[in-house]
Amino acid sequence: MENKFKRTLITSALPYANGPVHIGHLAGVYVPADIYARYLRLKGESVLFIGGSDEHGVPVTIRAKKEGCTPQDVVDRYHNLIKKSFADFGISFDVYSRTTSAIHHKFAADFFRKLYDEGKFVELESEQYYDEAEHQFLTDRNIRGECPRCHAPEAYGDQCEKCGATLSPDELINPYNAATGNPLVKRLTKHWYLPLNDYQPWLEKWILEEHKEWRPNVYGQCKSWLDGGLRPRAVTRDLDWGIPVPVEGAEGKVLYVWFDAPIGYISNTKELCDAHPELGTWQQWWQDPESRLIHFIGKDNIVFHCIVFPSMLKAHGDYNLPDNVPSNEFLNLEGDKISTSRNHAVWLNEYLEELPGKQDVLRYVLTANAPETKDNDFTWKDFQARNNNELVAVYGNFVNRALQLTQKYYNGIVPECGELTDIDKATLDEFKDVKQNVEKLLDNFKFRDAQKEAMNLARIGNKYIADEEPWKVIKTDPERVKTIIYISLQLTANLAIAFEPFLPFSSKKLREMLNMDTFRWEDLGSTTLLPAGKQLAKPSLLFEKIEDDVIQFQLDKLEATRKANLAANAKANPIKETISFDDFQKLDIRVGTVLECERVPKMKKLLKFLIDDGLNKRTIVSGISQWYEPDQLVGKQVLFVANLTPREFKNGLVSEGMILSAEDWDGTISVTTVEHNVKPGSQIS
Ligand code: B3M
Ligand code: ZN
Repeated sequence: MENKFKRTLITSALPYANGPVHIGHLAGVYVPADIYARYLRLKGESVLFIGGSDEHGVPVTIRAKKEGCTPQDVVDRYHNLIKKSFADFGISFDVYSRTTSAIHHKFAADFFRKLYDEGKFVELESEQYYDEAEHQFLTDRNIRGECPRCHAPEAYGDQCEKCGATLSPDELINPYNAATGNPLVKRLTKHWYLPLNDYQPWLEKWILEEHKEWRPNVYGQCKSWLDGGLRPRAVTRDLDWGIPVPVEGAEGKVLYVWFDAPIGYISNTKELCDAHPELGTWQQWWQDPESRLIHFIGKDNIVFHCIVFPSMLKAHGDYNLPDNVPSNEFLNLEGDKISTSRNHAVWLNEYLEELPGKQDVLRYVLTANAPETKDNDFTWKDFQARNNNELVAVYGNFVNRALQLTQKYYNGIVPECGELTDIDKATLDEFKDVKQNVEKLLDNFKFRDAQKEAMNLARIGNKYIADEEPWKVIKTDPERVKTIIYISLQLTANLAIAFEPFLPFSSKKLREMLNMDTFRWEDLGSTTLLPAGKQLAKPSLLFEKIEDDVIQFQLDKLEATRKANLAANAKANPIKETISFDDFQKLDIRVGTVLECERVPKMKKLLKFLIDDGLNKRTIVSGISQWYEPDQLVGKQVLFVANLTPREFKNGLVSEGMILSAEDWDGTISVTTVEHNVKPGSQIS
């Protein structure tokens, strides 16, 4: 299909630089975007493929806090790791930059400032959750609490990961600061909002009427957002990590990460074009109506790319809007949701260490199972089967036979083609439609079917050579074999072109074996790609069989993670076995007053208490020195088990009981006390 645009700008979601990337990222966004970019380049079209890391946002700050380093340390580490993973998998970005770059900071701040100066924002004061102990307003992601829907205890202020509900912090039951566990209060703060409601009529027309061709999942999500009615959205946050709001009186505020990140597509284009003027100007790519903009994203990003960012661009003016937003659903792993926190994932860096050189196998399998219309599943057994039964047995086998026979019979020189039989003609005819078929599918972002079509080509070749049996015919009719091999080689050259967008590493290898000098999409379907007399290079296998033990290793690894997760969960949360009232009464829990408290020499974790238990003074040793200074507890009334068998420590110290304390979700220890003072020795019942 002829594309009516002069240029195509392809963007792929900027991954958060707070962790490595996994197969879900690759399947959902980067492989399809790369297939599309490679396809258009191969057609000779003008394309830029823009990527980069999203380095702002709350998750980065949470990670930094957890690891005791700066947010910049976190993003430096992961930006480089992610960038390398993408390069390793052949994701052919023209630029892969980052939102902490100076160019981006300035660009995003200027963008905000223009909208601000033109009165495009609404300024609103609102009550936000505030942690008084930390003197800090909290963003949605930093707030946790009980989910109002499923009552999971640790839902986020924007979403419950357990039941998937979209939430606002106000809906959480007993909200607390995710980082410190502190309870929160409401305080007034000022923010700038993009009044999306003003853009609603325009968006309705633009999406619902003018972009009916968008994928049903994308169109459907937009429609449901629009049907629900849009509200103003805050584009600033109270946070100290991000792009400072370039307005007086906005100290301590930064641009909301979802405001600056999509602008990263533009600033990264600018960075690229400034360094390579031969590519044109960034304005040509973003503002010339003859340029087309395509966003590749995952389904959780749809609203930002179809509603929020277009409204920002519209508010700014001068910009092109996305022509299409081919968003995928999610990829699961072995029937279970991919989860970073549970480590239920296949990380790209680990994959390459364990399966070196097998980038194309993963690309192939992820495209074959692409979650284009619904969530899909990646399983290692399927991975093995697709490698062994399709890549090796069909594509690889055909190519290998054609090339090996050329070596054997003709010293690697393409033979002359004789007269064609009906079967030859029929086979070549089947190839003629392939270009059109694959193109139509790729133009419609149907990567999965497009790859299937390319594989069908290999199947046709495989069947042809198997049916014609040149290794037998050579004994009876050697002239005929020349034609069979000639045709097989033309098919092989076609495969190198057809598979290039999908399997670039194998395609390159194949092209090298074929000494192919021309290499254009428009040649697809041609039956004269390799002229008779051409010398080919020495062949080697395109794909190798994957044995069971390799797959078992991966399955064992996931199983070990699953078990570890189960164990950790069970350890964290179990309700103990039911006991009788009599059993409960055996426990003698009392209130004691702390008379003295001191550290124990050479035993770092321990605090030694002298407790007034109402009758006597007793010594109790407790491993809580990490959480309390000794004199903090003196005078406090604590709960302790009074009838526990005394326990002797190595140094002869004897503990006569146990002080009860609560362990918080983050492991923090808090000693239990009574609400108001009681007589020492009072019993708990
Ligand atoms: N970093 C969210 C994500 O990785 C976000 C995408 C930004 S695209 C401008 O899912
Ligand atoms: Zn929930």
